[in-house]
Amino acid sequence: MDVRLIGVPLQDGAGRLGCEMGPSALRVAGLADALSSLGHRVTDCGNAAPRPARPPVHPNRAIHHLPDIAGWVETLSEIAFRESENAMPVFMGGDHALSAGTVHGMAARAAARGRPLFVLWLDAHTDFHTLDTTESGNLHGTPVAYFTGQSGFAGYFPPVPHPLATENLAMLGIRSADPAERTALNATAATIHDMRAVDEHGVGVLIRAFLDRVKAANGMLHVSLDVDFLDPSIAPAVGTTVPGGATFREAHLVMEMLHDSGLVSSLDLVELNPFLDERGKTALLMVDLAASLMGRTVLDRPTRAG
Ligand code: B3U
Ligand code: MN
Ligand code: MN
Repeated sequence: MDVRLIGVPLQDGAGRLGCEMGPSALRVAGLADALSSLGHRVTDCGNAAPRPARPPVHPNRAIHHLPDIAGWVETLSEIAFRESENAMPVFMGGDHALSAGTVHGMAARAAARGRPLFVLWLDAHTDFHTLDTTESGNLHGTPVAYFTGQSGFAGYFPPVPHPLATENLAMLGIRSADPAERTALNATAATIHDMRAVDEHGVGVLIRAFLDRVKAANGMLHVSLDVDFLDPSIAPAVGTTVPGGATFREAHLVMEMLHDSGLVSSLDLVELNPFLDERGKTALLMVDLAASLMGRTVLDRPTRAG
């Protein structure tokens, strides 16, 4: 497969500095080599740069860096659309605000192909705030509301001609949602698997059911992996750690099942803050997970149960 690595040195959507170094850390941790050793043709396209945008000042005074993020959304949407024509784009974040742009662009790609887009959101958080409801003002808490076409973004972010249908959205690993996000999400058709569901059913059952739906609809699948999906003990390099996250094996199993499905068309690796890492262990784990998603197996032959 042709894989395009796109660096997104964006940190303005987060509450603390450091995600800007994420693309560098993923490069140093060997992402390109890990994927090319699996037989993929990997091109590192370098780092993207935002286009200047001048949205009006928003009445919610908590919001910061709105013009910067609006500029990134436009640029990243274009890049996602362009690089997904004949290849699989992998976005090396950068904070999660970048997914407002990448999903926007992949939705345009799916529409151009006449196929539905599905999104798998691997995260401790739901990131379903609108510009009106965010209290932290950190725009990495808003991308899902934006790309599903919730109201309140018009005039500030680019228009959303192809909003993601919420029935095509699945979240996994959730263990933190603010009251406004909870209320808004409960009114949608999104599938939300919190950590309780993971404990009770196991990730395998949950992911298989979702992938079956994507396959039946001939869908394209965008995967957005936030470092804080993982338990902080194995992935400390993130500004918003939440205890009780996915284990090493749970995360790899998700990636392996995604690979086996053959459905993944684009990937975000987000929220890596190398300033908070311990000798690169989180960056290396993210690279390992990407390799599992791109086909690394232990024995180079299918594992058979029973
Ligand atoms: N919901 C909170 C916390 C948060 C969301 N995403 C992250 N943190 N990484 C907020 O600030 O919107
Ligand atoms: Mn997130
Ligand atoms: Mn998160």
